[in-house]
Amino acid sequence: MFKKVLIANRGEIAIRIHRACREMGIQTVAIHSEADENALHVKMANESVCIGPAQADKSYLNIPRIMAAAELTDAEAIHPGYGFLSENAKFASIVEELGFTFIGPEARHIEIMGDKVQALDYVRELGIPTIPGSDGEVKNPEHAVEIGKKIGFPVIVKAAAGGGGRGMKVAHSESALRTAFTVASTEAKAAFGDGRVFIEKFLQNPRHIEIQVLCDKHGNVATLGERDCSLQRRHQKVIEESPSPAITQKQRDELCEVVRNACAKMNYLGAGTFEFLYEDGHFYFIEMNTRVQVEHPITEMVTGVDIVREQIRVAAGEKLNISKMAPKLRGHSIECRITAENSETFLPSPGHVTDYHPPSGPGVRVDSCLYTDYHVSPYYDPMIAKVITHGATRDEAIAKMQRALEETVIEGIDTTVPLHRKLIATNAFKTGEYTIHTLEKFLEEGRL
Ligand code: MV4
Repeated sequence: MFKKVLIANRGEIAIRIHRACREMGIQTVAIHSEADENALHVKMANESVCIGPAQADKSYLNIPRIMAAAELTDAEAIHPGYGFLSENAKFASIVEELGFTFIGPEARHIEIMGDKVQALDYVRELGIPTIPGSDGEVKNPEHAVEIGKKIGFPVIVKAAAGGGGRGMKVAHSESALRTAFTVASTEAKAAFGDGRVFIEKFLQNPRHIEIQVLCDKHGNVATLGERDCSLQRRHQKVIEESPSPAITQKQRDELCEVVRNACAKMNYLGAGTFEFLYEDGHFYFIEMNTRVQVEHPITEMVTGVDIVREQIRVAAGEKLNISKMAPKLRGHSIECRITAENSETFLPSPGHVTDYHPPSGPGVRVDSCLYTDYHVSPYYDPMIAKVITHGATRDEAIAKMQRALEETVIEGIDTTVPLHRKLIATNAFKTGEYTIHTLEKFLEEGRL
């Protein structure tokens, strides 16, 4: 096992990774920007290195500085967390080429999944169901229209280099599709330096359901059930839960089986997430994330598997525990992502946290970088805390979340705690009858 790991991230996920390391007897190295001098992830780590100014491209995205910090501190492995360099194939290769271990999959898998056209081709070949569409790049408006006629409208034009909702255009007719093709391709070229686009049938009212996997170097694959992440605003997840209230055990088993076979065939390593859209009883792959995700704790709560610990173990060449390959899900877990934004306008609210009282008690977990007097920086992602509950049943997990959010005190800045209190109390959430459009519809109608 590694003696020392460098954590190439900040905020709650850096703390989460530090905790896993400490429990495994591993020394930690924090990196930080000038803005994060007093951050909790820095104070907690065994060592820390300031690697540059606040702007992420000068610090948390600065590969030479991060590698220098790893050399300087004699770290053996680097955990990238999520965001920043976590899905940068170049970074993963550099880490390995310089003789360190990248705690994540091989660079080739990061690269394939970063190109949505390649990713779809690749997983389709592995037996994973995808949405009917162009099956590859669409070169010109005529080709686009031909596909549109074949699969029927509405269709969606997506950028190969996009993902997470960036660079998508919906078209309801042939003429709209010609325009959508040209606009999407031009915008993709400008935004990503890659104008390639592809087309899928547009699913009108799906849910977002994703499967968590963990794989080792010995051919073992664990599927850790699903998370329902349908409650989103502008492609930012707001509440996630596991298991999904919308699928049956049979559907779960079948989907996990398909994913497990695909992972084994591709020789995947580490933690990964297969994202699907679910509509009318069918699952369709949309993207794969080759990192640990923000919402990983709800899976940890229902499976009892420490995902970050397993990421580190498999990176070091250890085997997954056979009894945890397809754990029975125990109870129900919900996560509310609290951001430093106004609960009604969503305007960012950086600044000084004058008072912080996190919820706790039975079935409540908080992953957060907050403390009283913490300064929320305008330079980084506004997520400041994740409130996670676990109950024997979904109703119990909801009751615990309602109680936990009542207890939560974050003063001095605006947060989305009030939004969460209202959202969790809606009939849509209580019944589990929601789709990817529910939250935005509620906000438009002024119901939250
Ligand atoms: C779709 C779709 C409907 N039909 N693809 C958005 C994020 C990106 N990962 C894929 N996305 C979508 N792809 C087809 N063929 C609707 C979305 C989508 C969405 C997906 C998941 C969660 C929230 C969403 C919000 C709007 C659109």
